[in-house]
Amino acid sequence: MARLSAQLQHPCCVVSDLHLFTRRSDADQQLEPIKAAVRRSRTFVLAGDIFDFRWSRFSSAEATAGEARRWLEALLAVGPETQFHYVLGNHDHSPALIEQLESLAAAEPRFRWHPYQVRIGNAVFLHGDAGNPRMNQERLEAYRLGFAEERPASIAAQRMYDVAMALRLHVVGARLLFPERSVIRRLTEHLHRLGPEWTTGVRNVYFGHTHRALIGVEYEGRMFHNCGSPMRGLPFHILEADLS
Ligand SMILES: [Mn+2]
Repeated sequence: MARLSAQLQHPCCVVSDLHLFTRRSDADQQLEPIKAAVRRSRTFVLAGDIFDFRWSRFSSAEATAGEARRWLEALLAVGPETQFHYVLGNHDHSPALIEQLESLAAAEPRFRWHPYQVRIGNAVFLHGDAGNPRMNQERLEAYRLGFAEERPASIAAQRMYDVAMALRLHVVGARLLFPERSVIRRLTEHLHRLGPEWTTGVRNVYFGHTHRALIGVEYEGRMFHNCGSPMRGLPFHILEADLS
C-alpha cells in the first residue's frame, strides 16, 4: 500500500526507444497514449533513442535536431504542469540535439536533460547502452562519440536496413545480443562503478536500448524495467515508474 500511495502522490511515466524520424518506427501510432501519459504524469522521462539521428529521414543532423525541438515543445505543451527529463541514448547523442536541448532547458525550467542517467526519488533512469558487453563509462563515452560524429546513413545502408527489418533480424538480433540477465548484471555493475548515489536506496531501474520489453525483473534487490520499442513487430509499453 505504501508503494501505491507514493505512486499516486507522484505519478511518473517513462518511454524510450521511439526512434522517431525513421521510416521503421511505429511511434507515431503511440503518440496519443504518450500524450495521455504526459497529462497524468507529474514527471515524464524520455530515456533515450527518442529520435534516431543515424536513420533519420531528414537530410542533416541540424534538420533532425530542429524537428526534435519542435516535437519536444509540442509534448511539453500537452502537460503544462509536467516536469520533463530527457536522458540521451546512443542514437540521439548528437551535438546538434544537445544544442537544442540546452536551449530548450534554458527557455523552459520544466525541462532538463542528462547525457547518461538521472535519479528521481529511488528510481534510476538510463538509456541502457551501458549494459552492452565490456562497457565502462570511458568506453560508453567513446561509443556515444561514434554516433555523434557520424553522418546520416546512406541510401544504400537504409535499403539494407529495410531488408534486415523485413527478415525480422532486429527481433532475433535483440534476443541474441541482449540476454536479459547479462544486461541487467552489467547495468548493475555500471551503477556500482558510478558510485553509491546510483545504488544506495535505489529500488527501481528503468532502461531501454535493447528493444526488449521487461516489466519488473529483480536483481540484487532492485527491479529492472524496459518499455521495449515501437519498432515493427516489437512489444512496447509506456511504463509507470515507481519513485518510492
Ligand atoms: Mn539505444
